[in-house]
Amino acid sequence: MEGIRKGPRLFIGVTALLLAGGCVESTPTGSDKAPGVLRPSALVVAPSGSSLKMKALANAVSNDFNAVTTVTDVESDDQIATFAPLSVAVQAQSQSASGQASVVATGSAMAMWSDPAEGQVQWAVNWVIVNIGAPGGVAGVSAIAPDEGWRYTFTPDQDGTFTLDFSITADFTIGINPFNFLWPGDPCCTLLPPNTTGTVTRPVIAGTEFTVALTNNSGVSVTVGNCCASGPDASMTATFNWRIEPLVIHVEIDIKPGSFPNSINLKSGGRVPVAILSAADFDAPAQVHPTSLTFGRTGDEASLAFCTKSAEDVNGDGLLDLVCHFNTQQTGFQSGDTEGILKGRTADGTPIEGRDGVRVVS
Ligand SMILES: [Ca+2]
Repeated sequence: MEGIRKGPRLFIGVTALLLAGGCVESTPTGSDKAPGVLRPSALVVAPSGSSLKMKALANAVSNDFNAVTTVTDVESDDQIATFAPLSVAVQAQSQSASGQASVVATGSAMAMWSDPAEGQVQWAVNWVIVNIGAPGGVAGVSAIAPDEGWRYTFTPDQDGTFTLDFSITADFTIGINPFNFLWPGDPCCTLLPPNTTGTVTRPVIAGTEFTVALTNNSGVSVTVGNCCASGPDASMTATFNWRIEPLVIHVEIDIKPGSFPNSINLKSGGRVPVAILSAADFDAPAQVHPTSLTFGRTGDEASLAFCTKSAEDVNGDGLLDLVCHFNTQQTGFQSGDTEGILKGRTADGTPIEGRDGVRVVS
């Protein structure tokens, strides 16, 4: 299945040059849009390898400092271009010879793929620290070494973006370190701290091999007397969702098909119709995910009222187009705006964007 992105490969029209300058004439019926030219839009990723590796280390030291026990456990899972889930689980346990201190470090991780362009990494580590006896003992160190974690090497067939959404929680912060996000050409490293969520994006280039990696090196250490007779326990969990997408695809839209200029009256409580035009290899009614559509001043406005059930050919090119209606009061337009922006996604998740001229009056 490698190299195959789910869903159909699709081609899409781009805005005709004529429209970029806004030099269009009014047409009494139909659309003021010419048929677009075509370019490929689906991004296909060729994977070449991935790995997941964890190491647990436990080191319990009692207050006599002459009884040290160190245990390590390393597990790795590698594959080359076969994207079954990766998983590792490690545990290290140590008790000082005097019995005054003990630590158990446990870690597990999984890497899963929806396809070579999308997947998820889950990461969980836990420390149980027990100090028994008199103050002065030191309990527990455990670590995930910096060169270990998740790695993925892939080559996209066109320019696009790599996006990583992360969510990291930890219940104890001393010794729990940020994840490192490693990307070719970045100075090492982009830090993803505990108890944060966020997004990292990087551009990908057609025909270029990229390796992305997530690593973490965390450990906890507690001194009895400074803390407590038992515990504290500590844990960290993290979820990473990533995807590789083409750059935003420019679809051709026609605001208020059949009229020009495309006047929008802010005093109107009505709706603005917007047509998403089909092209020879782009079937707008079939491929656009209607409820993903947003439209207005920035294109992010949740103004969708509905899309008409029956498609119509608004520009007379013989291809059925998708016509949707947006609530004027939710479009965020301001008097004097000259452009309306529509954003959304195709049914297979590819971002789309279209722009057309408007004349906004209040
Ligand atoms: Ca049409």
